[in-house]
Amino acid sequence: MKMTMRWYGKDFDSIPLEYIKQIPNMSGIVGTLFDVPAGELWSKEKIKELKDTINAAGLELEVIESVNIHEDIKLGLPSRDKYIENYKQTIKNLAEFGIKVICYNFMPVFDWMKTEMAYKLPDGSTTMAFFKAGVDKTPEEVAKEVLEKNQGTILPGWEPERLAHVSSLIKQYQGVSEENLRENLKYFLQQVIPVCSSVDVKMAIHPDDPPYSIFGLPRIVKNHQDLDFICSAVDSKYNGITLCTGSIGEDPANDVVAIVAEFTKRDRIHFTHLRNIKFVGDGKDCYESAHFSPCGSLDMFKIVEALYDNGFSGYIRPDHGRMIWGETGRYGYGLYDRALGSMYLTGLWEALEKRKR
Ligand SMILES: [Mn+2]
Repeated sequence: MKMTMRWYGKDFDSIPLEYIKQIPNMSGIVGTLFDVPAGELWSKEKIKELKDTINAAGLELEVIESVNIHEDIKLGLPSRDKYIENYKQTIKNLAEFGIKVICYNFMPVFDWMKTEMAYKLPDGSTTMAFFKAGVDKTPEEVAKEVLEKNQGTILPGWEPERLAHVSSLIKQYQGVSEENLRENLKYFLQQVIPVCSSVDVKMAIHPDDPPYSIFGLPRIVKNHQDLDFICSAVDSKYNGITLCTGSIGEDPANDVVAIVAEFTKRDRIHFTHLRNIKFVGDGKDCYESAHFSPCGSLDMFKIVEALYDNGFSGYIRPDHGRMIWGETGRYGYGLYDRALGSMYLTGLWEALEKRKR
């Protein structure tokens, strides 16, 4: 297991790499080229610059999150082939600089969805939360709210300057069924996995967040059955999963521990996002809690144990954290609570290693 932390790059992240390096057991950065639009080629120059910056702080760069998928690939448009060619070349370029795992997702339009970015907890910390009532509406209703402003909070991704773009993208997905989206993912994987295999880079798909349809958009990475379909679509260990406990766990019907155990055993989980969530209300509303099991609804010990017992040898990152100790910055990506989370997870891992050796 290697412990990592996500970092957005020197122009987009205010946390110094030196601070991240000071966290015990921190081996590397999960990096990205935040300013390269989906579909464009990642140049060797930019990758080298990122790697050099991270290595200079004594940290490794072996995981990328994300190389985003152009919407035309998800929509299955004829123009997808040129974007897939760029993706293949990006994989080769990343391989040259020692990248081992690429995290990506196949969610239409929105990468993730929260309805509260700074939900206040009783201890004064703030965290991201998802309240289903916030998205239980049609795209037209949301668009209307954005236009009228001040009618509640504006959902992430629905900012006024993006409204026209988002609305037209959602329209493009009308008539795209889950089955269509699945076929488009399979087409993509059939093209890129042979390249991954030839350069030893593993693809790792991130589950949908939340793991069910919102705004009528199709979702295909929601549960055990979906993960099984994806793994079978191209039967190669290079076609793997980023197991995000906070995403897959948002559907109470998903047995997170069993999913972690099975897909680790099948050597398909190459990267994990470990975070806890706390269900409130009817079971579909939740907030992102501290990592410690009693703070949330997921048993983090059992999840880490399922990884350990089934021979997990990939990368872990503490995923999101709350905002604590007065820290401000990118929602979910403060230093302090993620550092606490990574130390807690490291402690669980050490206990398992020493107890079971
Ligand atoms: Mn995640």
